[in-house]
Amino acid sequence: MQTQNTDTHFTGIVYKKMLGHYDVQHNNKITNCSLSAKLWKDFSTTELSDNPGRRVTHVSEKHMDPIAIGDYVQFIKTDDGSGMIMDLFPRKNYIARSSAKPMPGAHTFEQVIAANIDQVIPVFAAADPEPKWHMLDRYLVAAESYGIPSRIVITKFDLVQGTPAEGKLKTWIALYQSIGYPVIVTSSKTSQGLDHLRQTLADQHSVLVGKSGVGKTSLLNALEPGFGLRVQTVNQSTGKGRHTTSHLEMFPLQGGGALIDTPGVREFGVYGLESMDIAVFFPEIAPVLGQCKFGLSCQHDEEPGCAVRQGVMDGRISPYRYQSYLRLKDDL
Ligand SMILES: Nc1nc2c(ncn2[C@@H]2O[C@H](COP(=O)(O)OP(=O)(O)O)[C@@H](O)[C@H]2O)c(=O)[nH]1
Ligand SMILES: [Mg+2]
Ligand SMILES: [Zn+2]
Repeated sequence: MQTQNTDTHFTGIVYKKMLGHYDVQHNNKITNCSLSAKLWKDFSTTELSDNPGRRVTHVSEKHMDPIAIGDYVQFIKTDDGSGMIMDLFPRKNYIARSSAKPMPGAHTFEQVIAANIDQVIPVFAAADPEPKWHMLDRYLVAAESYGIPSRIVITKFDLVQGTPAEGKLKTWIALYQSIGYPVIVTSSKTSQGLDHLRQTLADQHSVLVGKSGVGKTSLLNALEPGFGLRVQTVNQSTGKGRHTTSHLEMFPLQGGGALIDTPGVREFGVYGLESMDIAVFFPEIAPVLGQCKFGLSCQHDEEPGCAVRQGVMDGRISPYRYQSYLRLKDDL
């Protein structure tokens, strides 16, 4: 990220936004900033170009709020100690969700959740609740579509350790590893995997996705005392409102880097993708696309001479992942 500081202009990262105010971090200090009228006008009157990180070209909605968590901005300091954002640096990527049409005839608006993300961390429990692997595939496809790497975290491993469920879980882990997704196995109870997770999060901007109950708060508390509670308090007080994304917050980690927690798939979805695009976002399916008899028009469903189905029969593609593909395609 190219940044510049001068005597009057500073570069910072947006950690929090609320009702038109932005907490911008620069040199480990937070400045509360508003948006210059010019920047606001520029962004509300021009359509932004397509998402640079996303490998689809048809997303072209307008943005309601030009600044997102994780954005690099240039700001000036005002006399009262606050600041004013003058410019937004180009994003390397962003994730967004669609929001309802604000008025009849309007396009669906795209709400940016966060920008400049280094990794997505899907979190699933080894048990209680049972892991939903189709849901994991949804997260993975969404992350792939934005061009952001995923690192999977399994929590509560102590619950299955030494039981028959342990062997089953290891088979799943091996599957995802064979596709190329790193898997970190953790337990907040036994501290298993915490060092590994700490290393993975250090100096990265990570987005955590996973349903409540999987042990996110416990895990973050185990990483840094009190950290999970801080994240949870903010999410509970603001996460249920109509304007969830206007209150999103990024939390700095002691070891460098920062973390954004999102409540679930609604916030981190696959909206905007075309069913024809989906297969590309399965890394183990992508290489055989184009070898189907019907070429790129093959939906990999009932068509004869489908290389994807052949891959499933040969054991090179997991039937479960193939099923995830079919489900996702049907959902779009
Ligand atoms: N056995 C076990 N239980 C855990 C672990 N982590 C969390 N839990 C339990 O799972 C439940 C949900 O945990 P919580 O951290 O609140 O989940 P969150 O909703 O994802 O934030 C609580 O009852 C925790 O005590 C773990 O590593 N092992
Ligand atoms: Mg929680
Ligand atoms: Zn096919």
